[in-house]
Amino acid sequence: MDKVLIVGVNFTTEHKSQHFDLAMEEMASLVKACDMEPVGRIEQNMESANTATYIGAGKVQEVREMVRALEADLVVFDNGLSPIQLRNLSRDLDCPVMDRTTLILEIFSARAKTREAKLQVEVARLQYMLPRLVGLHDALSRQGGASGAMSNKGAGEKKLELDRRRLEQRLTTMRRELEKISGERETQRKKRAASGIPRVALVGYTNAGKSTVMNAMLSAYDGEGEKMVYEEDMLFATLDTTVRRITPPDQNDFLLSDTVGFISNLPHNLVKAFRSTLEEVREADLLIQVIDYSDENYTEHIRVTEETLKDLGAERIPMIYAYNKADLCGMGAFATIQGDDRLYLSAKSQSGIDALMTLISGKLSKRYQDCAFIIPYQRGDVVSYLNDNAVIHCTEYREDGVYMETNVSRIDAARYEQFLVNCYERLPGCE
Ligand SMILES: Nc1nc2c(ncn2[C@@H]2O[C@H](COP(=O)(O)OP(=O)(O)OP(=O)(O)O)[C@@H](O)[C@H]2O)c(=O)[nH]1
Ligand SMILES: [Mg+2]
Repeated sequence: MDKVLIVGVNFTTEHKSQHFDLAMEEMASLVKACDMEPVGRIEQNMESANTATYIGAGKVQEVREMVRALEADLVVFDNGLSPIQLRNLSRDLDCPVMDRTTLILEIFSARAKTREAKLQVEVARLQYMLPRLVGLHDALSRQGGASGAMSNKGAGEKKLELDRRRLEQRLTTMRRELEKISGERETQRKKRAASGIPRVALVGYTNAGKSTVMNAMLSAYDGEGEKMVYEEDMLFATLDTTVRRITPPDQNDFLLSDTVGFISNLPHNLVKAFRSTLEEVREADLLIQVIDYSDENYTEHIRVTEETLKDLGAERIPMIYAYNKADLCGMGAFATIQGDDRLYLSAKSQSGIDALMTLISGKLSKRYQDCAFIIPYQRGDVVSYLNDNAVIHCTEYREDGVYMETNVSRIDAARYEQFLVNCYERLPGCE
């Protein structure tokens, strides 16, 4: 396993902030998530970054010595490095260098499973790598022992130019394929939107427990034997969006989606690349923000989540705050609800899932209304649609058609307006 030395810069003139320590711990988690071993960390306090080496010449020397002492295979910086800084650092440290963004991109690239996720990550990676090719090229040629041709500067530059062109071509091809896939996804999404079934999306910081909440909901309210999703104690376990239909008893069905987690300073290219996957979030009727309440940095996580949602244009969607992992916080009576949008739960032990459902149906009920229809016998399709998509209070077979008292979405009520006999008012009830 590769050994990694982490370098962090604290940009304050005052005392070291607590936030900085937590950020360094997060860096160690990222390194582990990338299947590498953090063996040491080194910190630098400064007011502004050095343009040539980010940390300044004196500190570079110190890092170089530490690399030797710890026999580190890689140095990771807690921030984005410019192409020049990257090149200078890998040369001066005589060791491969990565920045936080590249590390996150590496994790995403190792985890991506579907064709779409793979393409999205690859596009983001290439976009980030292209301007940094020079530094990378230097580092690689030294690492692998430069071959005769590559140690010749002219040939090296030519190769670099070729590499760059080849990567640009690959980018174009991948972008085209992505557009095609996004188009198909769009068609599916339109279908779902037209069905009028409300959509609820799980959002939140990575590792908060979104997938665990999804699975707990599925095992409690799964009407159709839907498949579970992957949950794991590591950053970015989920990269692909999964949509599942939840079928609670005596309530309207809704679609629940589980999606990629957020992290502070999520590379901008990555957010952009994942836009189409995150469309599920943008178009949701309700968001459930899952928060790891046992993490001492949880308020910062909420801030980052809300900032990312704003970036995505999803800040106005109603939200439920689900403070998860309450079992780790010594809270005896978790599963408590506060107001109509906040609860403490433990998804892992399935405790509080019914309370979460109460909040969800409370929020979604505003989109529904009680309506009575009389549907002509030749429109069996409408009867079966309502049976599948509405809560049916009662059904009667009358002379002029099937009389149904229902609780339906406003979209469906409008769609079958011609069969409506009573809406908003008190319904008479069947015989
Ligand atoms: N103790 C405890 N652990 C939990 C709880 N909910 C989830 N976990 C654990 O937290 C870890 C992360 O859970 P996931 O559901 O994969 O988290 P996620 O938000 O989907 O994470 P990413 O997909 O990586 O962004 C797993 O090891 C879960 O078992 C809980 O209520 N209590
Ligand atoms: Mg997940």
